[in-house]
Amino acid sequence: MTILVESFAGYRRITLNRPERLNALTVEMAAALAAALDDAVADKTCRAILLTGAGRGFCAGQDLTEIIGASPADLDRLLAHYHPLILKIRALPIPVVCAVNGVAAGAGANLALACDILLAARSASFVQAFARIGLVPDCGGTWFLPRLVGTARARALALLAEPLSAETAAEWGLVWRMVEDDRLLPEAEALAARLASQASAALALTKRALDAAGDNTLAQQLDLEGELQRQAGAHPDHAEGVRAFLEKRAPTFARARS
Ligand code: T3D
Repeated sequence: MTILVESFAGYRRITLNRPERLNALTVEMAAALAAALDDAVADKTCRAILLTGAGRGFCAGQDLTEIIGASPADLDRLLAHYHPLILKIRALPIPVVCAVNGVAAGAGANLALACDILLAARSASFVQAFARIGLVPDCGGTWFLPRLVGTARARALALLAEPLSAETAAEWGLVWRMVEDDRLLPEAEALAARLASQASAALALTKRALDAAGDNTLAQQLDLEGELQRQAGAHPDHAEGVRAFLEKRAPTFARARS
């Protein structure tokens, strides 16, 4: 199986599983990943996702053995699988933690960047490998990179296709944190479990606000925040959060998403 799915209390772990090829992406794998995400969202008790890779790599991008001699129409067909996957991840109503366990190259790097919170193992690296094989960064690379690290760094990363170490990725704000290799999964699992214990409806609305911010004026964003805040405020989790604070206890938020 190219994708492994495991269920834990409140979250699912999805593992890219072609370790002999550093989890390079195939169309079959992209479809399996999309289906695993759909299944996770359909389960209302699933309140976070943890995405990682099997073996020593996170994902080496497109499996190049699949695209030898590919025509422009073939490449179009490939992206017709990958690009909706990126949009699907961004639109998920639950947070996605990405545990980058090794090299993340090409579409694999940008798959990671689409996630909400990235933890990178010290031995991980990020490489926009496209230029090396005469391609353009896809899967959102040209959108995510300048927003995350600024245009100077984004341009150099995309044009030079040099690997970026996890340590520098953390310094530059490409990832939330770098952790030692043996701490990656425990820390990522703790993060997923923590997100799963939070107020799910508010997290979903927060994701919507953050995603809209890049295109909105400040006035539009304030309007959106007001609208989303009305929705969050009407949810029982809000009343529980306030009660718990005043009663000096930990809140107990809804265990199933509405
Ligand atoms: O529609 C479209 O436009 C197409 C979509 C394109 C999106 C993309 O993702 S384009 C970019 C594709 N990815 C790459 O170009 C990266 C290719 N891989 C590498 O540059 C290196 O493997 C890495 C830097 C990722 C890691 O290097 P290293 O030295 O740690 O590992 P390695 O020895 O190169 O790889 C280990 C094995 O995995 C090896 O197989 P072997 O020799 O043991 O049988 C290698 O061939 C295989 N592998 C690695 N990446 C890919 C791959 N096989 C197929 N496709 C890969 N992308």
